[in-house]
Amino acid sequence: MFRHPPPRGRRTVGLLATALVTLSAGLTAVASTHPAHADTATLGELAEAKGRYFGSATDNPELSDTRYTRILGSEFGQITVGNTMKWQYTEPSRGRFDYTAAEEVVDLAESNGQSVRGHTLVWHNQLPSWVDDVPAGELLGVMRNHITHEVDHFEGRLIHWDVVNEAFEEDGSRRRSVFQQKIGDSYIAEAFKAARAADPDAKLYYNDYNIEGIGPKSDAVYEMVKSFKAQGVPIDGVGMQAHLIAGQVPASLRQNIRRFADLGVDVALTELDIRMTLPRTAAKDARQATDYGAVVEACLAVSRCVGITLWDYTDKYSWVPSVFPGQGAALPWDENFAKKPAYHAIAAALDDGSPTPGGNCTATHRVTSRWQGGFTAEVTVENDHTAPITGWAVTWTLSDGQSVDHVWNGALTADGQNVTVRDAGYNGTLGVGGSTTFGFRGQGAADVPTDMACASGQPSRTPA
Ligand code: 9MR
Repeated sequence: MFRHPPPRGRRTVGLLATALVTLSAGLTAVASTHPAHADTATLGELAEAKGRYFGSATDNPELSDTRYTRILGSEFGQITVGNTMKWQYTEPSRGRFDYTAAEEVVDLAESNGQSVRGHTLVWHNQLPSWVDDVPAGELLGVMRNHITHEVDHFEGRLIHWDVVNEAFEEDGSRRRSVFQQKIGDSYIAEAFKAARAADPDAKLYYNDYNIEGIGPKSDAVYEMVKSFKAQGVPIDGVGMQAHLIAGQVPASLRQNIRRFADLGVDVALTELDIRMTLPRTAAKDARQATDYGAVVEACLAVSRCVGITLWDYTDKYSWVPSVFPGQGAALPWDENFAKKPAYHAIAAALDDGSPTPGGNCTATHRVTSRWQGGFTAEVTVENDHTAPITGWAVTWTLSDGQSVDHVWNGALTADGQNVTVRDAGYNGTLGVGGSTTFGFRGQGAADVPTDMACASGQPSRTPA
């Protein structure tokens, strides 16, 4: 059986910074019924009906588990090779290439009629140590040769390549990888050019974590993509890994996907999992299910969000517990292959997920103050449509124990836990790119809504 050598010591430190978990118990109830269609169709089929793929990463050691491969082969439309396309495996010593393990996964996916994402060509991690010793003057040639050889080898068999992975720090600066240090800023553009030359048809992605919400890191990636598009560097997509934490899905996810799409690139959620502090409880499962549904809806809301991949599908093979001790249960199937509420939330969102009929605006939520038992928040409403809008309505679901008792610069209606705030008249017209804010005071925990949606016009009922 194929086994991995132990990972090298330089594991991604930044990822650990996201380990802080603020789980809120007993939050939004998960719908106990889900559409009939979602009961019978697979996640892959439901996504395909929406013009997207829904996939899973997998890894060679798991392929001898027949319970595992049965679901892997039937439920998903797309597969990502979780480890064995990385440099460590494919060019373990200089100029010696080995695709045996990667091909085992690609062959299996093809036999199941699944598309495959290639992951990943240039990454500071899982890099064989010989690369560190390449003289600075030779590294660009070595990098190009690695890319050319691997992309050429798989030409015609992969839909996407993660060409460069995790090249930015949390503050938006460039990670000081061996490529950055010895080649300089240009190495990313050079990597994309080499990949395009080797396979003109595979879509070429930049892939990273903690770029799901708007912030310094995603801003830096955004600026890079913008400059690549301006300079004709061949980039086709941005992969948001989406290693998320239950209760902490970035409120700006949809807006962020949309701003990348507006640059003229596709977006894929490439490594989705939503972890929690163990042990699992019904309340944490419910929170996680809501979050999975919201992530799927955010992708479906933007036509250039082309697909979603789980970073493996069962807790049995999740990477999370070994890297974040005390956390886990991050995937929609448990370690015994039972479907969790998250599975049904994904299916329901894929089945009917059209979160913002009318759409045309985004709502971004920010907690502005909090105290024992209450909080205030500000919501920014932005016209991201190509024409002015007249009137808007923002909807979201309150968590258990939450209520809204006062709104300013907006008009509130509430139906149980479903809240709608419409414009106040004087702030209803927004030019292209224009924005306004409303504020509210809430009772209960200052949980950030994960399903906040905005629709333009004056819908007579909630838009979501
Ligand atoms: O799932 C992968 C795990 O088996 C490896 O030990 C680890 C080594 O860093 O890489 C994991 O996958 C990572 C992916 O390639 C890039 N984004 C973060 C993923 C989780 O660490």
